Amino acid sequence: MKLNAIFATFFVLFIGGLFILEFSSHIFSETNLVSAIDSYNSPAVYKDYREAKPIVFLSDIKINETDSINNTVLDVVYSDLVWSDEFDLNGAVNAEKWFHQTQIPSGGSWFNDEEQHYTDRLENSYVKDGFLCISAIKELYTNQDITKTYTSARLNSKFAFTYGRVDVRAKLPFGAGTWPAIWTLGKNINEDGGYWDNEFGTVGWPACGEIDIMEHGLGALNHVSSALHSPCNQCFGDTVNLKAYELNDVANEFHVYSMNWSPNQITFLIDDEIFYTYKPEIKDSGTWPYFEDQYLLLNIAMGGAAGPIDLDFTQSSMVIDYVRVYQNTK
Ligand SMILES: [Ca+2]
Repeated sequence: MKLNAIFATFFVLFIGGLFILEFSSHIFSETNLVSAIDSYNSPAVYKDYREAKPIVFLSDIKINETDSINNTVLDVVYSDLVWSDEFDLNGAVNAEKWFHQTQIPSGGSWFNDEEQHYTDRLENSYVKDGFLCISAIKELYTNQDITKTYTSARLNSKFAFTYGRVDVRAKLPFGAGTWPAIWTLGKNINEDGGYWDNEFGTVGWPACGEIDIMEHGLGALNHVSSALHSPCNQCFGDTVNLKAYELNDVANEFHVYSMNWSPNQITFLIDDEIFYTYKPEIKDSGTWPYFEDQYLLLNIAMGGAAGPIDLDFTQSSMVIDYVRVYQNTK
């Protein structure tokens, strides 16, 4: 229903000798004034003149979803925990929350000339004493008729969301050539073997959008970065939307890596300090596929864009204390 006029305050309106009120899904009869007593953040009264008899109804504009998406608050504060894993149960990764992506993409290699197999074995991902460990291991391993020299794990969250804040407290693996990442992909990505592919895989990468909350291994030691991949000119291949940040001893010290995804911008934070904001002037399919569901990925890739792997590498883990996703549900 289109709204033609807004009246500032609601009491009782008298139109053409009849009370005509509507509230939420309740249509109030012309002769029976029905109580609309409730809690309102921002009560507003609307009048729709298209009806033969104008209808007046009361609304709470703050709970209107369209208003929240078009709001002018750039950096929305999200405060309701909607999905998380604290990694409190020892043993295998919680299969209700995480999917092991192990199928090698067509061609027999993971992307970027990476050298690892991803497995669902306990050796490569497990929970112990409150922490998730994703472990990269140097070992000969054969799967899908292909033998590789390194194994690791790549988890997809079985939860996808649009807008919200993600906090991940983690420390990163040791060793040149390790490439740990905390990131998201659009659940509409057509990627065989991905958790969401069968149901939602309709577009290629990077049309699906990718948000890299944290990557390490693409620069110097302790040089972590955040980046966005979308189809805009030079947004992939020659990645332009990224920023790096220097930390101390990322393999031994925990940091909280976060992103705050608002309808009009995405901020990236480390230990609650914003260090990068992505806010393209023009938001279109090239720059802003970030208006529909993304899911989380946690993995360690080996080699490829992360460069040569240390010949002495044997095994190292990304250790994650928690993954928390906040939205506003009220
Ligand atoms: Ca924990």
